[in-house]
Amino acid sequence: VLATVLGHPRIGIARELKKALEAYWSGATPAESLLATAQEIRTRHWSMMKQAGLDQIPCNDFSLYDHMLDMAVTVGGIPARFEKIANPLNRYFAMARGVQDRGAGIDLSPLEMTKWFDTNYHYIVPELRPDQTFVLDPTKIIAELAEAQALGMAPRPVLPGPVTFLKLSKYAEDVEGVDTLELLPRLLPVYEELLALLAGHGVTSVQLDEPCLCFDLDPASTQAYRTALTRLAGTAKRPALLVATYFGSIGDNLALVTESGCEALHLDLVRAPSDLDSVLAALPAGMKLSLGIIDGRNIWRADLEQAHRMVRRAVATLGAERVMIATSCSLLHVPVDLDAETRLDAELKNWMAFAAQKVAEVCLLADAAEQEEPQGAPFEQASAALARRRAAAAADNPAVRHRAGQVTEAMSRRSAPFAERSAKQKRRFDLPLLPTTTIGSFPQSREVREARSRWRSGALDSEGYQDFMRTEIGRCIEKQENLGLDVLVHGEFERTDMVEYFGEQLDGFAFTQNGWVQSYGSRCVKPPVLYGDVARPRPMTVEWSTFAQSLSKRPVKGMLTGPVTILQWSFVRNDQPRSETCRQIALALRDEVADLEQAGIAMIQVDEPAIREGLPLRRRDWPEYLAWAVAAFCLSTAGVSDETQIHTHMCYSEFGDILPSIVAMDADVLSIESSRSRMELLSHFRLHGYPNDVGPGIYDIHSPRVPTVEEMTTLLELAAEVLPAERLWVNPDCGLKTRGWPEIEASLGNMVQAAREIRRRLTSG
Ligand code: THG
Ligand code: ZN
Repeated sequence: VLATVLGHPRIGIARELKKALEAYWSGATPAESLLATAQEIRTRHWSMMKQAGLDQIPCNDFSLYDHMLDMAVTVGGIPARFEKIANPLNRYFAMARGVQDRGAGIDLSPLEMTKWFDTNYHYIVPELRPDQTFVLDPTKIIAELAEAQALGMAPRPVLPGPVTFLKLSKYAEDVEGVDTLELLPRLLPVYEELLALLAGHGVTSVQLDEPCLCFDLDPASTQAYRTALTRLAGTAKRPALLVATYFGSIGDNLALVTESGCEALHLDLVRAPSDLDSVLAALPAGMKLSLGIIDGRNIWRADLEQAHRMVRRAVATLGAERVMIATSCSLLHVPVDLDAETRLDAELKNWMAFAAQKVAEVCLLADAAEQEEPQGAPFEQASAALARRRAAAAADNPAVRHRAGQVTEAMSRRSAPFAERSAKQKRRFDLPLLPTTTIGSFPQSREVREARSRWRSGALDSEGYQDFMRTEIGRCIEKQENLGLDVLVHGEFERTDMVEYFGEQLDGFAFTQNGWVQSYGSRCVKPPVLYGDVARPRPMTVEWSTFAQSLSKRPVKGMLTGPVTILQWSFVRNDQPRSETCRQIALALRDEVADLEQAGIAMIQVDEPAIREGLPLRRRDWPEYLAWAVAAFCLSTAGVSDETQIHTHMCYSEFGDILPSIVAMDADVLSIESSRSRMELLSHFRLHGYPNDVGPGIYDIHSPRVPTVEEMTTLLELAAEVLPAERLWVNPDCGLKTRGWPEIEASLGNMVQAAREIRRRLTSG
């Protein structure tokens, strides 16, 4: 039985990679320093994995920015606009981040970025053309391989497989093309060449990551898999191929791998435990099976006894030499090492495992694979920790359990239909046609960050902190009034990360010191650990919101993060269904909504940017997820009176799939990101309509560009063709936290002017 992992975090225990990247980008350090840091990180991780006892260690799972971007470069998928950048490192980062040099007249837009399956990680979307040619550039892979070999390792290179690579790529905006899978015949020779090259360098095994095998595949994708895997398996001189699936069930796509001639298959047995028996029954003689039994998506210690039983089933059927033990997916999605946490409650810490601890769990299971009953202190400690965790959960918060059990369907329904509410709200607010607003956050200046961290460290007392924040809120309200916005926000200066902010104020959440997980490039998040029953001991946002409202006659929106997003962006308990945990969060938020309403806040926005991202990979699992996710949102918002206006906001396009569920959320006003796929969003609205108020974002906040009044009037007119003007709002695409004040004031000024212009046209025509 071989022990392995599908990949390791790359950011480093102290976010060394982040710091080295940002120092290099700012010009403070030369490329050599960045590359040296990257090498140190790899060496440390390889040594750690080897010392822990892994039999196969991955390589090429490291990346300076993103693994899909790496693969695009490896196969020569470099869009023409970057070709003139001669230095490969600069070209690589230009593709990831764009280049802007107004003086030199250079403006290269970066490749698009989007969510990696249902995770909070963003990958770079390769940008291809229908006439794309591929040329192998193995520089990175060979260099990392040589590095590991020099350390005495025989690592297994990890590559995004050819079908997943193409399915997650897109064609450039300016070209006609139907499906990137058409490029498969041109791409496969490059993979074959790479496999042969790796074999020549002594590589005996390669991991092809094909998580798209966990989707429901259309016939073209099925055929692409059949062609690709068979063809690669037929390469004359090549390493053994491990086809890795994760984030879902391989289900009916199993035969695509078993009939391909590839040597090994990896299953995500955390997400799809029932795949084990069906696959054991169908695996062809000689094929190896990698059991993904240690959860790569969460931070809990494994149930080693249960995992051992699965290992035994596999060993009994296949024999020990055909079984591998692994993490369910790459460890990219968990923090590096629990040992670095010094402030966690000892009991809670004993329930947890980060990457280093998960590597140890894999090794332990492999070592025990031949034993009928697992023995030894580590197994006993794991069982004891699990037993204590179960006992603690059972006694946690009976009041919360009881209340969650009493939730009725009616609690998730507003007391009147939208038309009635809308009429009452129109009378209450007396807003102009096409009301203008923003999504919620305004720039977090260095002073704001400093004030927050000085308060946290005790250097600034609570009174000083309150004064500082009130001054910031006051300035923000004044700016919005001067810009002429109709509906204001307080600016969210008190929040670091929104999920962290709410987690910190709720019972049932804990926080790590170093639990960073890569979000994209050098950017990280520190997901809270939701370990217990969720309750709200006291109001969380009421003081800030009422203070802001006291400064203006115009409505100021209360700002909350929705239950699904808090769930999705935290590490949540795995001892009860996610739906149950989500319902507890929703009840806590429902109380906050009620308190805001009670305090006179008349518009309350509950954001759900992550609702689309939580969608399971398999369609048959969608209805169940969507039902509880929508119910949780509604439970948090539906308790208000007809006159209170509920807003929500969503980011990341691709809403076509779930539009009926968005309608079912029944928010009075929906603001939605649309700059990157405006036509798509509007055509969905054209086809299916949208019954409530909606504000399709009319400028892209991901860029510092200031949109002109004309651009925005054009977009508003387009929107007004599809949706009735009486139900349209005017807002940017997303929050303004990452932008600077000068560009924001210019952009919002233009936005208000555009709204006024369209109002004039509509009322005079
Ligand atoms: N919060 C959480 N997840 C998210 C977002 C969020 N996922 C999607 C999207 N927003 C990701 N966007 C970002 C943007 C900026 C940063 C992280 C994710 C960021 N992080 C700081 C960094 O890496 O320097 C660290 C945070 C800090 O200093 O507090 O800038 O909004 N949960
Ligand atoms: Zn957004």
